[in-house]
Amino acid sequence: MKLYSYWRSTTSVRVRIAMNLKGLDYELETINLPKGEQREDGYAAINPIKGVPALVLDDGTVLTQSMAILTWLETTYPDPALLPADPVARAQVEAACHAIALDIHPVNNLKVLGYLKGVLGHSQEETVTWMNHWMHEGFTAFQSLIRKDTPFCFGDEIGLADLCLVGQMVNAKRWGLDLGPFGRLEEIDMRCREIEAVQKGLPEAQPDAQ
Ligand SMILES: N[C@@H](CCC(=O)N[C@@H](CS)C(=O)NCC(=O)O)C(=O)O
Repeated sequence: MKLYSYWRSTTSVRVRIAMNLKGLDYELETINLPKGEQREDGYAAINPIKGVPALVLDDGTVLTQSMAILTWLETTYPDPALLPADPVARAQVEAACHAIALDIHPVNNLKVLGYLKGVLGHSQEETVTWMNHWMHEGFTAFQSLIRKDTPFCFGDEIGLADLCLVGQMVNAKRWGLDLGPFGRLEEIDMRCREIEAVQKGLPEAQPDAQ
């Protein structure tokens, strides 16, 4: 399989870690987002969303959208499980994932920040305030949605909500979000980072890291 990825992309982080946890071999193809490679014709033909990740299967099938890729991975390679089997428990984990993947990520995506600055004329400082506002809102919801007393978000083992958290925490630290109210999230993030499969998926471990 070939994974199109960018080192700092939080959506790529969650897919890389899932593939590492499941012990899958994959070739990494890097797309330089700040240079705009995601909008070039060749890549846009692979992923019309013009973003990373995209996963090309061995038969050439292309999967896009990180959460859809994660669902496919979970169905195809169920061991180790990243989602609970029970439908209600699964919906609860997915709801927490979506607080990050659907509520924080889209409004803080590179193209949105580019529009805020380049078209609407907002300063870098205003843009960072924007990002931190939505991260604060989303993390507040996320922290309420996860369990209060478990080593990881929903239990004794790392799962999909933890993967979403680790990726988003990279951005939270990068942009100086006040993590004071999010001690539980910091603790879980640190625990995740002790796992080798997580370490291999982090931005700093990627070949395109700068
Ligand atoms: N909803 C998509 C979003 C993909 C996406 O936009 N990823 C970001 C990186 S985290 C990106 O490539 N952004 C490029 C841009 O905004 O131009 C997913 O979850 O895969």
